[in-house]
Amino acid sequence: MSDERIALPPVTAKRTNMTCHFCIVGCGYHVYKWPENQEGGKAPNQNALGIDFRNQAPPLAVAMRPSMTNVVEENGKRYNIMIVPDKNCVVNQGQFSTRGGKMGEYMYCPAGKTAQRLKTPRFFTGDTWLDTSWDYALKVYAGLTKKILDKDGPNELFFAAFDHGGAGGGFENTWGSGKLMFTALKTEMVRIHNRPAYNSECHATREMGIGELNNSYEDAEIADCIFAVGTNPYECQTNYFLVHWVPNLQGATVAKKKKFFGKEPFNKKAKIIWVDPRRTASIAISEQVAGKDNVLHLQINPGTDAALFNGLLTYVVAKGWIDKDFIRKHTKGFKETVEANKMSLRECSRITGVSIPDLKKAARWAYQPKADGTLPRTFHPYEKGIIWGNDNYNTQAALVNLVLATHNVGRRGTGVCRMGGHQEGYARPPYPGKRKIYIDQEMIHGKGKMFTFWGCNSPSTTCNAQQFKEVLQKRSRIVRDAIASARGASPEEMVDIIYDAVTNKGGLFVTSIDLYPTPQMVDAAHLMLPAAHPGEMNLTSMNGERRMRLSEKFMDPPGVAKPDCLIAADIANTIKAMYEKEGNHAMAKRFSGFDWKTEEDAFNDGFRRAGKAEIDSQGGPTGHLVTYDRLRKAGTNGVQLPVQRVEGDRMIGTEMLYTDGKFSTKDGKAHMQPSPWKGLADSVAKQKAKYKFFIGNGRVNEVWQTGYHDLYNDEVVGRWPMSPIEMNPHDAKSLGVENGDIVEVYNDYGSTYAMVYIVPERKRGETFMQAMYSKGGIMGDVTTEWTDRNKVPYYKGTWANIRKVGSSEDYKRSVSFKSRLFG
Ligand code: MGD
Ligand code: MGD
Ligand code: F3S
Repeated sequence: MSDERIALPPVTAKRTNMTCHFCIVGCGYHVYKWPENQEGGKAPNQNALGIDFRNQAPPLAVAMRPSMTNVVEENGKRYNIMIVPDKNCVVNQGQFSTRGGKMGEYMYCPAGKTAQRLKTPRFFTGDTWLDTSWDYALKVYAGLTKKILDKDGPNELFFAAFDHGGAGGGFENTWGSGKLMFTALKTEMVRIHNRPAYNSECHATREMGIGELNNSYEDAEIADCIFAVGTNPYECQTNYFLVHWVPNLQGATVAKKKKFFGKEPFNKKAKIIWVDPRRTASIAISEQVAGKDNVLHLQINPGTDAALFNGLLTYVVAKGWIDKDFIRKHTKGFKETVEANKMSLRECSRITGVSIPDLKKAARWAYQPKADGTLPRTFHPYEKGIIWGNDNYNTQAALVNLVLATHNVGRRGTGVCRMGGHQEGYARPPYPGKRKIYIDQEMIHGKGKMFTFWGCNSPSTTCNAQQFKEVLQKRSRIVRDAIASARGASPEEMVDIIYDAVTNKGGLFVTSIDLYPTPQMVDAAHLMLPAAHPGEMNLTSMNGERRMRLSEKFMDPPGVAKPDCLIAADIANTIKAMYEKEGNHAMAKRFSGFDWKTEEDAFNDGFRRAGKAEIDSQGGPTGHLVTYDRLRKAGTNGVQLPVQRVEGDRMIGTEMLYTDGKFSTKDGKAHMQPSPWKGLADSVAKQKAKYKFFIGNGRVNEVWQTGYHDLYNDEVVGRWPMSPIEMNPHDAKSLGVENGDIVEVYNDYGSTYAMVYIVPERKRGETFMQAMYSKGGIMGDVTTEWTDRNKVPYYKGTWANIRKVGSSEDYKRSVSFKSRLFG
């Protein structure tokens, strides 16, 4: 299929459902698949889309791009595929994002962009990577695991593992990997893909009794006000913003509001308040669609969100803009919290840098009662600006206190919710540890004998990344040297050689279970195991409004790659056989229960048995009502968890949580928590005192995460040949740099490199660098090792100096440095 011409699917094309693998929003798509030598016709009855292509198709009739197509192979036969957004999916209503619109070209094709996918296990022989069999790979991996388990115990087995939905996750795979790590191996030494311990991103809100995905996307359509904190949804949750927020900002959801609220007065156009140290594309777009009068940007000093919420809480309590009845009946701790968090607007303004009139305006928009005395319906979405912000726990508690006092949860049009990153898909046995362990620091201090990176790339994405990488590579080299000196070793002898290196020489055996041989793992690993992603396997996940769908398998994975849950099963079954062989039945029993043939078996074993004490799952006690068959029938709209009941074949879900005023605590009340402002975290404050520039960081629209697919896509790499660093023109002048120059960013923790991108709207002294992209510099090299009380890092906050190291004529010629702020 060429880039110029898109073949239409014939009416005989097979159609399956797919949820976008990438962000939390989980847009619904259809996959069409048909033999390569066939093609549909232009008449509506001649193509599977049912659209008349003989004349110009009506606007937005169907979204179709060359990037949505591909040619894939199965059983030696070649098929065309087309992955197009579904107009009938309530989430995206036919829209796609620049990331989701590439799913077609990101499916495996030997001659395509994904040609580099891992197809077989690979073992590092000491000087080169060798393709090997599952049998050999498992003998070494399982043999070494067992030896360490027997001689040293489970806590020498380290893991960094995904815990989410979408690609590199899903209920099947979190269950498979979790059952292996927690029930069979019983190791505590596990960190989650995006943070250095096994913990939650939302400890405070959960402890206060409020799960973080508590409303529906529809609530953003009917809110009076959206109070968006540390989130840039146009670039990061694109279709949630475009399909559900923008219509409300334009005043296009009045009919829906009337339906929900009857006679209660409401804002025809929602007002929107943004809390972010920088002006984002989302802010610029909201001004265009809602008008500047309806948009308020609280451009706070980095890391001062808790002070903002406490100042507003004090003010609204004094004004009486709170729900006293709700507070009395449904919450606890109000008085102590208000007392502990007390902060005048003057003090709040001094700390946050927001003017007193703007603080008052925000309070009026979000909390001042309406003409009939009812409180406004204000939705409080938040994401990494505070989750990876200054003291995650304290800041989230401060936000939720404000939300509870003003009763902005459990009413339609409200909610205090994570915007989300990946989709969700959590089903695991409970974590066996009693404390939060900072796994990175343990590894840095020489602990651990095996480290498995499962669907994640921590050397590119963790905090204090430079030290992490340096130690990982140093300890890996010890094992590489030992393997290099082995001659004619059988798998069992290889296990002994590696065991000696990790026990007596300080080495670390590193495994990566991934789609690709990522550059970081090519450098650091000894074993790579090839995984499959959605489309190559059946996979369930839920989006940011708890909407669960099944992405159906429509093609085989490359080579002998496998779904992660079945890789977990292979590892467990190999270890089990080893224990059986030596007659250790107790240990063999610990590794039993993995006799799954398909991913559906893993789903039935985990998600569907949720509610039992040994399973911790987002499916909850009614998880057993969800079956693959029912999900297939529910199509791209799926069902919102938790499922209430089943009517015929239809699962009836839940749109909003806590509408009955009962929260997720033992006494059913929401627990407000004192969360006084405490200033910047120590190590961060030290960097601030010493270095000149704030290095804010986050995502750009076109790149998904480390760019694991995107690195092979000339279009993306052409746009972003390396991570950009946005800076004010005056700062650029003082540094003697211009667009396209390459700079070093450095502080006490490390140094990294980025491409200068001048943005007049950036504040002086405050920059913004793309995070995680593993092309060019790794931003995490300059973040500190600081974490909050639950070991949640402060990725967003670091200070550093910047100096010019060079200039790329190529970047200057080929990269656009136009404003990305839409006007
Ligand atoms: P990804 O690129 O998502 O990054 O950190 P990571 O999770 O480390 O890594 C996914 C890896 O899994 C890729 O190598 C990909 O090839 C592989 N993969 C994809 N699908 C599958 C699959 O189905 N199975 C398997 N086995 N592998 C698969 C991201 C992390 O970064 C995140 S999520 C956040 S929120 C943090 N954000 C952040 C930040 O905002 N600022 C800074 N400075 N650092 C950050 N780090 C964190
Ligand atoms: P970020 O760009 O990481 O994205 O989604 P978001 O959290 O929306 O950070 C959001 C904002 O936090 C930034 O605009 C930054 O300026 C602001 N910020 C920084 N410091 C502070 C502060 O002290 N206070 C406040 N209030 N704000 C601050 C993240 C989400 O995106 C995640 S977690 C994932 S895993 C997905 N990744 C991803 C991707 O890699 N690419 C794209 N295009 N989309 C993605 N969607 C998801
Ligand atoms: Fe995909 Fe929709 Fe997000 S297309 S990347 S789920 S906005």
